[in-house]
Amino acid sequence: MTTTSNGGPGGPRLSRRRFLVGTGSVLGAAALGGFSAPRAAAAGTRYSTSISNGAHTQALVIGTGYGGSVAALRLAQAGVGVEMIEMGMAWDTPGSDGKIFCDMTSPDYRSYWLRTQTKCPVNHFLGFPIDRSIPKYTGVLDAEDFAGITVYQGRGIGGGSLVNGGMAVTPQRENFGAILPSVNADEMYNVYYPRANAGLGVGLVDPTWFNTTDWYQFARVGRKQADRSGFPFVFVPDVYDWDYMKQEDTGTVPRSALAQEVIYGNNYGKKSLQKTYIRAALATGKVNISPLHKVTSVSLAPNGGYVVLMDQLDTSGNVITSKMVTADKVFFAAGSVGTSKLLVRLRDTGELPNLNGQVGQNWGDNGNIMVGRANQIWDPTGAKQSTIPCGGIDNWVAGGAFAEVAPLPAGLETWASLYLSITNNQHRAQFTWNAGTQQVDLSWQRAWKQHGITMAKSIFDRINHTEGTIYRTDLFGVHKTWNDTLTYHPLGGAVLNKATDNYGRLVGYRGLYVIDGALIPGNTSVNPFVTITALAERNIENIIANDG
Ligand code: FAE
Repeated sequence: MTTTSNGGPGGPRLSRRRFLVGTGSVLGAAALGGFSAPRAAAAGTRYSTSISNGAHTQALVIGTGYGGSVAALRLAQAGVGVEMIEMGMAWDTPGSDGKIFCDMTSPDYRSYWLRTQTKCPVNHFLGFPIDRSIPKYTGVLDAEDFAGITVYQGRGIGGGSLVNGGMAVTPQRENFGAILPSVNADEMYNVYYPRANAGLGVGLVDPTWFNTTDWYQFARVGRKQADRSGFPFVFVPDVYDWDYMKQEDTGTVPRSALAQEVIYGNNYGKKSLQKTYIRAALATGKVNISPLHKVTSVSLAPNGGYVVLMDQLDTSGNVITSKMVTADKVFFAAGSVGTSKLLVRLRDTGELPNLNGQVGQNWGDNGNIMVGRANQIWDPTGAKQSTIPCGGIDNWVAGGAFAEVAPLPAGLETWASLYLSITNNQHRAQFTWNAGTQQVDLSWQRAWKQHGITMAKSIFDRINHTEGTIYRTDLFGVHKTWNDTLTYHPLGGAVLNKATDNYGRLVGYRGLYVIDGALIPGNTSVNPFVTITALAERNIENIIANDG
């Protein structure tokens, strides 16, 4: 059985039978904590296997993002055999340009999941649309449309870690009670957040370099303006290898963050999960990963355990073959949307009828709102911009908003400051099964974003007043100020202690678990993946200790 590489339409097609771990190093739990980033692209590491029809596994993990990777590593270290099933590609093979991923300014077939046109988050410039046609392909970024909101998600081995900005933020301790009320905060802050930060390889930009490099002029403008309006500007940790970025600056290594690479993947410096948890999981020898395999069903097996059905896809999204495997335990780690969609359908079509009514509830957008400001002519933000954000404006307590000072790496001077705000928007939507369309719907309403806009304005109205500046109205349409139709941070849908017990065991079934962002009820007050990782570390420890 073979899978297809990301050589692209007409590109190389590789046959892979077993994964090969490039470095051969075996990272245990302790070694993972002392992780240091590889300086090269993921190329050279071959991940993929292709699970056999009829196979049996002790643990099957659906999805290879943060929750799935933590589960796979810790289960494998406990001696459990794990099969990871991933609908996206392996992203371990360069295309004909020698790169695994394309950059933001020239999105190609690798950019979007099964779209024929790009759907850029900043989709206009000077009022002109910038989306373009692309070949339909199993690209790395999914812009999944629901009524009222587009949910951006990573597709491939590594999930969201392939496409995100790497901002690795531990929430303020005082906000934690509102994020996960049933979880012991002392344990999280003493044990699991530190473990997650170590495992992910989180670090901070060198402030001296930040203060002088052209690549962060945009962020220094953001800091200056926050200061002048009386808002705290905070440096935000990231999983990018900051030493590598300095070398990018001096031209001694291939550029990645400094070459407009981020939301369609990053070829070199970012420590995606492929370089951290997944590498360590594969090095145990107990984990296989099958890319381009999409789980479609989970049901009780007659003699115990579960039957899992899946479709193997080609790079156009067609089903090559369908497979049936069995597993003693199944971990749903398909991301907030993927896990919620699967569980709602399985409950409401009668495959897992004992799932409770909380499944599908409490979904939120982490209050995401995007906006641009037009700076004065004497405040250029720079033609050179690193794609990796490293700072934010914190007005959470007073105004309900934390604004990431985001890059706009257009390659030319724009005088624009771009922000992705996380706001304390309390609206929560619900996933429901639509028997007519045979799809899962989401009840999100676009008007709900107005609450987020109001909170974001608590920061930007004041900055505009202080600076004598205005909002940009040309970045998200014509005369459109706010991008109020997207989220990068889907959270909830199978919430901890409601749809599951307090450690992610699904109510109604033994041996079924949720271990991803679906557990978190809609908001983390900051960027979410450190919390998703830390919660997964906490839950899997309890599951391994108690569930045999
Ligand atoms: P996730 O990472 O989404 O992994 C789920 C995996 O399951 C994916 O690989 C899917 O392809 C796969 N999957 C789904 N359905 C199936 C199925 N049926 N069968 C097999 N596989 C399936 O889940 N967060 C931060 O903290 N900091 C940031 O700077 C940041 N920037 C972001 C920028 C962008 C553009 C985006 C899209 C997200 C960003 N995020 C950021 C959010 C972050 O990546 C996200 O919260 C996590 O990736 C969610 O982790 P999960 O483990 O829940």
